[in-house]
Amino acid sequence: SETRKKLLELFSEAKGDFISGQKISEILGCSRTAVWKHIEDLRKEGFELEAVRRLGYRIVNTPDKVTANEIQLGLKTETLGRYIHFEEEVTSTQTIAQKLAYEGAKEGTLVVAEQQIAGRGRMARNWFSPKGTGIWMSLILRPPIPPQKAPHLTLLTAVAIAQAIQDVTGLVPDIKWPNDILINGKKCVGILTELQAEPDRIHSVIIGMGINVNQTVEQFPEDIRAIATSLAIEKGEKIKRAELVQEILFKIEMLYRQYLQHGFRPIKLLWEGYAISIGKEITARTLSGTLRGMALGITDEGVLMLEDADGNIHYIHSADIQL
Ligand code: BTX
Repeated sequence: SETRKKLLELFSEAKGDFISGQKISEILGCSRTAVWKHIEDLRKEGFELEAVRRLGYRIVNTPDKVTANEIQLGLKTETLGRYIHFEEEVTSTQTIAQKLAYEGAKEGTLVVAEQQIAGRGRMARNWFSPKGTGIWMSLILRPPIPPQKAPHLTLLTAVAIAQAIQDVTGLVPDIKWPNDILINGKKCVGILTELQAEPDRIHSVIIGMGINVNQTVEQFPEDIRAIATSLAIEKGEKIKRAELVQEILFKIEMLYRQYLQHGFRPIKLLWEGYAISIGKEITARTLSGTLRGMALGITDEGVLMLEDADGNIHYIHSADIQL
């Protein structure tokens, strides 16, 4: 509710200091009893609040949840994540975001879940999304660009997530074209971009992000254990998911603004800084066959350029890459 949002903003501004019950009730425009009820609700969600006579309330600890409250407490963005649709368990956050987008949801709307039972990867593959350990979310954007430029947003998102991971954990991620983020060679993040568009106009872009945060090795199914990793495995300690979500949204917002003003060039430079597949011999498995050659780079459209042994240059729009 609005009151709840305001209350969390107050605590966020207080940065861990006490706020008196009197002040809270004045600002929220409700009774002291109502304030107390809101505080109790926050406690039920796992927030640790200290109440001291004469001083008031302060937040001691926030739970490792990714509810709207958790994400919005301390969020630095202007538009992204200002409306959050949270559910404990969903089939796929993509499906919900698509429906919301179709119904006219605003740019920046975010769908988040603690668990997906049918998380999707590209080309109808599965995305393993167990409860409470990862970030499974879909962001709705409405960029004023033609549909063929949509791949830019996948690359932009990869840069934003890589930057956020680096800032929050100190780990240094690599990006494997087009959409994998790897840490020490293992897949930690997947990005799935889907469109609602006409031939010349995008209605909405749904950017699905799956980030393995706090899983242990044993918590990965055997078939992906050798290729997948989580931030906690690589870092050796648990990470607060909500904090990472906040940082990701902030980074996407900054890059997105930059992109709308200056085009793809600045994003491309940043992307190249993280890319591991460029300048190397790679194998690209596409729907129409397998190609081997040297990855030369990406075009201004975000298309991968590959030079085969005969010196022919291939332009690859979608593929799985092996180094
Ligand atoms: P992708 O097709 O590049 O990767 C899928 C492949 O990655 C799988 O076939 C499997 O081998 C491997 N894999 C599956 N789950 C995991 C995992 N948790 N960690 C590492 N590797 C895994 C990548 O597709 C795009 C994934 C997007 C997921 C987000 S989550 C929120 C949103 N909702 C939704 O249903 N999908 C997106």
